[in-house]
Amino acid sequence: NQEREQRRRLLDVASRFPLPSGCRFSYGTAGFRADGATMAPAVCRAGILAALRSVKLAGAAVGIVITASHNPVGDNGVKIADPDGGMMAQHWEPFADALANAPDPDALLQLVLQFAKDEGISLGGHHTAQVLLGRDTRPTGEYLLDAALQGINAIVGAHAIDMGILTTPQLHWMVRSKNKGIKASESDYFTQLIDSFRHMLELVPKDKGGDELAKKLIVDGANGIGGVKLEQIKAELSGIDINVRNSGKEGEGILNHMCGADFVQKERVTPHGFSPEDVGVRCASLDGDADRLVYFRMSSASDNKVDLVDGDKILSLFALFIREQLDIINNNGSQVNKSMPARLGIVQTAYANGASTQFLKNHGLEVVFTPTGVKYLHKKALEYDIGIYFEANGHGTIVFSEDFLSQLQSLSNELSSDAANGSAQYRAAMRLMAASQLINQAVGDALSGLLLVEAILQYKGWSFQNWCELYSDLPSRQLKVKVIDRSSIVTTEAETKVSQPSSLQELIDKETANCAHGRCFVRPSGTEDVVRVYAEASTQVEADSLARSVAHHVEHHLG
Ligand code: G16
Repeated sequence: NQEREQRRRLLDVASRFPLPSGCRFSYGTAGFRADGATMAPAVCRAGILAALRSVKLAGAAVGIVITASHNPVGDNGVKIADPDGGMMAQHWEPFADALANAPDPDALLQLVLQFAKDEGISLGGHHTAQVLLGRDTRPTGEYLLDAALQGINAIVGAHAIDMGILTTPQLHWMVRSKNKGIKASESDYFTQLIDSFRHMLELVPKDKGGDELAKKLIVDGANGIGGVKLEQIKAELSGIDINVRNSGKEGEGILNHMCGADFVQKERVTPHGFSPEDVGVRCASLDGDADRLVYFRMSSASDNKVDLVDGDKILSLFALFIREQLDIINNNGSQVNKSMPARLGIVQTAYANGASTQFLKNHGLEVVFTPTGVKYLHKKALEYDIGIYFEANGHGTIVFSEDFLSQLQSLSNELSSDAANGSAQYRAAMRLMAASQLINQAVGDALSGLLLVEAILQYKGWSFQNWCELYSDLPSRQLKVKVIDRSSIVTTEAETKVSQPSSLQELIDKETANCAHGRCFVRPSGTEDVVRVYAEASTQVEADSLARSVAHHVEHHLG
């Protein structure tokens, strides 16, 4: 009977959300994404998928966020979080694709039954499944959340919990916390952020910090959910004076339009809502679902250009800080002779500015590359005791292995004796512990990333200028090209080379060879219907011209 009920529910929900003819969804860099009005079938099926994933994983909580992140307000999408809070395991992506595109209820039913059989998932049995749901502020969010709920409820035994309007990283954090048996509400998330930030500031050396101007920060919330959440907690963040612009309040502007991390990083101009009075002040920019963070400063009142600190420089700041704490622990000739060997790994993508990679390597750090997408970077970072990853666009975090954290815990227990308490070694260990509490371990999180940046700047006593001067970015340019079918470009070598059409790579090589220190690659976006072109060269004029010539070849080849 249960089996019959299961079949009935799947047929029923599939007929409620038919796939319009000619419609094709594709699981991209971070899930499904398209015009919000067309997304219901894909989102409903993502609900089915998330519930199946939870059944497969013995009822562990899985997450769904309804968001299209940095995309325009009319778009929407769905991101799926695995029980560890990371992105859904990649080996389920082909099934996700097939399920989203099943042409009719019968095809959908057969697909689910076959997949369940292959994966050893017993449907209609005595299992439980739980899916946590969140959404951002998009107007299609509520309607799509309902589609996801219907998908989840189509799996017998599945239980959906709506966590409300959240940033994407909040929902990932909740999924991870719930599965670890830690309290997982929004107020628990805020408490962790506020407490660990305060703890970080308590560990700032006495001769640093204190400068009132250095505490002033303006945050561009992209008119999304990040600004809303920051407004909620900023009064409780002592030691920092935050002013939120583009906070998402009625009349402040449109989500991601002329504002937000993607806009600032790509266009390198001041977002909407800033004025000449802001020149020289440290500013940060979040994206629509607050999983990206970049910093900037308006350089002059006479134009709208900004000095940009992108994900690469946030990464460099984090890497220097972590390295310094490890060095203090390991090389400090203090009373307690303890060391903590740790493998520290840095993960970047082809978009990382060449100067940042050189800078990190010059500091003796191990740098590895993956294709674009948090799902690849996060996985790679987990291979280290401490893995730091960032995409240039501002997506990133620091992940600490459980093993390392428990060693750190026992080290700080040993060092906390009266004699050693207050030693440099003890304080370094405590800083690493506080950083691991502050920074989101599940996924890149603009709010926790911002607080860690602020704490490190205070720790170092650094101004925005000091941070900017870590290294000079090589001039670069990013362009988008609209083509008929972006999937006709196939890339290899962590997206740095085009394998198909092969003649395109020859043309890119030829153009690049004409440029001093030229570097250029193209790849189909997995979140927008465009091909992205990235070029780097020794001058801005050359970088611009290299990007333009290659964009022209892409247009010519793909129409
Ligand atoms: C998503 C991914 C990021 C990726 C970005 C752009 O970000 O999570 O890892 O860098 O898309 O990807 P693509 O170049 O393939 O369009 P978000 O902030 O849009 O969710």
